[in-house]
Amino acid sequence: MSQHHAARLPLRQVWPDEFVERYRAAGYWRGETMPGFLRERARECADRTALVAGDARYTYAELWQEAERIGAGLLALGLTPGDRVLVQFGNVAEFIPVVCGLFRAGLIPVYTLPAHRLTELVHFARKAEASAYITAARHEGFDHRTLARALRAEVPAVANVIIAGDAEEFTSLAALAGDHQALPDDPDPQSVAFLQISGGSTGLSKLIPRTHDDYIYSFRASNEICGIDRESVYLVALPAAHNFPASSPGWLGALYAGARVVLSPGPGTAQAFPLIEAERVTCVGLVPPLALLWADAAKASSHDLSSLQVMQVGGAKLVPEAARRLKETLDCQLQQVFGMAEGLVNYTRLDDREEIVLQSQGRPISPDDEVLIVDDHGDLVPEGSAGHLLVRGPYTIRGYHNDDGANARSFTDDGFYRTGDVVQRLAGGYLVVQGRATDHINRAGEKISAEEIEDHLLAHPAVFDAAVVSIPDAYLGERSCAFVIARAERPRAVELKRWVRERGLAAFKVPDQVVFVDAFGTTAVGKVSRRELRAHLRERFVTEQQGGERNDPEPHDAVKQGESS
Ligand code: OOB
Repeated sequence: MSQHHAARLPLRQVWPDEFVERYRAAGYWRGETMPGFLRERARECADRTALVAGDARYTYAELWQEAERIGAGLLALGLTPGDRVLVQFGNVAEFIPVVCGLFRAGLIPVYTLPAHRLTELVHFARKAEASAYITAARHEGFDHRTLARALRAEVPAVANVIIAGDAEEFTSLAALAGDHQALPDDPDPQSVAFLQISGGSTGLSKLIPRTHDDYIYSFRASNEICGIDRESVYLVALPAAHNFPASSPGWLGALYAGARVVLSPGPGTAQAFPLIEAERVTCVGLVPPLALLWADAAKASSHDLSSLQVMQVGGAKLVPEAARRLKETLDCQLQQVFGMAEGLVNYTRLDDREEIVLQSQGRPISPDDEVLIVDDHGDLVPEGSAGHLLVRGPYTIRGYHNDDGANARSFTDDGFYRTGDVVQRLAGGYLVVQGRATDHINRAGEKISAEEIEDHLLAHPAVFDAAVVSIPDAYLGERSCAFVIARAERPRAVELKRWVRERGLAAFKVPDQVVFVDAFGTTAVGKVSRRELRAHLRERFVTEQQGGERNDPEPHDAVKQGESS
């Protein structure tokens, strides 16, 4: 293992000195660390409830004890501080103690989503050079031990597998134990605390290294904006590893505040409403389709939801009409959240005028978030016009991990991150998201790279060419549609969907719809970019649909359902 360590790429996230000085002087970066603040809360809020998940309840003192047990146990297995560890959990009781345990031991969590499958895990394991995988025996009927075996076969460097529940041949999470004296001192606050997964607009997901200083600033400042304090109760309804429910202000913000975190096993109202009533939840973050479902269900619900003060909506565009509907139905405040795992997060403020809350996706957290809106040539657009959003600031990364190509594309020479979003700026710095300049599908908040899915479709022997496109969808916001030119034998749509799923991908990446075409209908296919081609197909399809010629209609009934037949 030590040889492997010697060759491993270091994790770095570095801002130029002048920025480090500025962000420290402004009080954004305070030298706090994840284990440092968790230890402090364990002292200050020892007997207060930190976490509620299923039947499990942890006080702050218990959460810290559990973090120390897990951290020491992992070191006893031979892991050493700096090792990267894939973490894959649904919203279950083990997730937060495991992440806190990794922080405590100086190990680096790599957050994967519960929906990710072998292809994605192999990519993350290789890219992060992970040496362990921690997951649950089963989640929603899927056996993660089988996945662990396949992962180990493909990436033997993943030497340790730790399982919550029946571990079979692997290490049991419950049995982890080790010498607490072996736990390291708190890390450098400028060092990388974890790797987050990018939405990925070109090709495969990239790894996002976030530092203690920058991330803690983002959720500490979010707490202030979102009114999170010790009396708050934050409900995690979206997958807890997502950046939004993790840090905007999310469960990390809530733990930082000494508040209570409640995990809902799923985003549905049947699971969440009883929890809101029982725990007196004050704040929750949702994607737009869920928010609308919740608002409808709330009208007819017998549950007491009166504790809810703020419903945050983000991850995908909440159109003004939908925002208005929410506002009219909800007995709590609506807050729009427009953020990205790479950094920048915008919020409407709790005291903003109604028009702003309905029409905009908020303004940046920090006075030092430098937002530029530029045209295709990189020149600033006139104030109020739409353009590409670029950003630089105290919690926006300067580079992805180990990806020179992506870094060259995604960052300007002076360190601005190219978000890929097209926005317009209103007075007061409020941003209105107009669309995307890059081809990914935002399927109810889950980001899907068109290119990634096209590559998988092209691997099918009967597929001559494929273009994956986002189609406006009344419920999901966007759904994915694969336009396919078949070779001699046209496969069935269900077969192509099964093909994509069986390539080891998250279910949400399976195309919602497959449309066979004889040609892509552009005269000079060789000369147009894939992007132009996708835009052309989308436009033609949407026009045809409006003309009543609904091609291959396929219903979908659940946000998290990645397929329909
Ligand atoms: C959040 O993070 P990611 O990394 O999954 O996705 C970021 C992208 C943005 O670049 C934008 O294209 C889209 O998701 N997005 C929105 C949006 N919020 C995110 N588009 C329109 N309106 C919104 N309100 O999705 C994320 C991270 C932190 C907080 C909230 C969301």
